[in-house]
Amino acid sequence: MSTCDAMQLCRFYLPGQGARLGLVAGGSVVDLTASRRPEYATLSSLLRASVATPIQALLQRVSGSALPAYAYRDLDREPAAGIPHLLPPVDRQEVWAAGVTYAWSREARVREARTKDVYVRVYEAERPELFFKSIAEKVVGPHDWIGLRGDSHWNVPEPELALVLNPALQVVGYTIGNDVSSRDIEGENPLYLPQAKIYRHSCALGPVITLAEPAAPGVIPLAIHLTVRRAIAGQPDAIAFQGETSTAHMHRDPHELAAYLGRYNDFPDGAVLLTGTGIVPGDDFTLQDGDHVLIKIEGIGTLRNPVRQM
Ligand code: DO4
Ligand code: MG
Repeated sequence: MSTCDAMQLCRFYLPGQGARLGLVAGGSVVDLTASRRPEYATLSSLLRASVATPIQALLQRVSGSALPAYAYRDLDREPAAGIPHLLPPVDRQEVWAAGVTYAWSREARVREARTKDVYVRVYEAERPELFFKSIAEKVVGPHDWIGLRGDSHWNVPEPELALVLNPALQVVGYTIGNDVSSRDIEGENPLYLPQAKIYRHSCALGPVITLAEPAAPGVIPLAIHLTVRRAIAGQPDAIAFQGETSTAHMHRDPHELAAYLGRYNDFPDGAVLLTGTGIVPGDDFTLQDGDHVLIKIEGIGTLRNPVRQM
């Protein structure tokens, strides 16, 4: 992945017109859906077309100057029915996640869990841990809220590089994912993993998809930063937690994770695969109502979401 001049896509909403597919270029978003070419109508149609032709080549066929364009900064706002805004970068794709792909995640889970050895074993095993995270309709996008379960008292963000896969399970792009999780529920019993991971507003993605170079063999190391902002002692925007890692510390090859996802499973509209967290806040940290979570990944952007207690 080249981080400097890679092309970026987004999904956005226009009142009266609904969901659109956009090409992000120099602070503007070109409305690809307005081209009326079937392959640019939706993210799904573009991912399907990319099995035969790389997305970069497909996009060269569209003349951006003939299409309506919008300022990115005007779309980069809290979602509301009457105003244009960014949407999560999925329309029909299932979202899956890999787990225990960084040593830091393995150690945190060994500390929190009653059943400890499953995490050590899966870290070392050839077969990765993959779990279902969300259908597309339940994913939240930039500036939308992420939720804290009322039956959990230990909730964390999990900042993760997310692979955007076409139906052939090729990595065609990257976005930012937040695999919001309840550590106490997972720690009590690994069979509770779906309840710790899958609930209302527990999966955030965005803000854009950075396209992967078609011929690139792997993901170049990308820095991942997590910041949680909170009102503390009269300071509205204090830093409650800050941490960083790099995808260089990932113990798995992202392309191998994608290949495992595709084993005996079909994704006719493509899929998104979160690659696991390498940042786990200390065991005394839990998210709180009103926090703001910011996840920055080099070459992609920053995913911002406020936190709401449910
Ligand atoms: O094993 C449980 C989930 C692990 C996970 O979500 C992660 O490592 O990111
Ligand atoms: Mg995770």
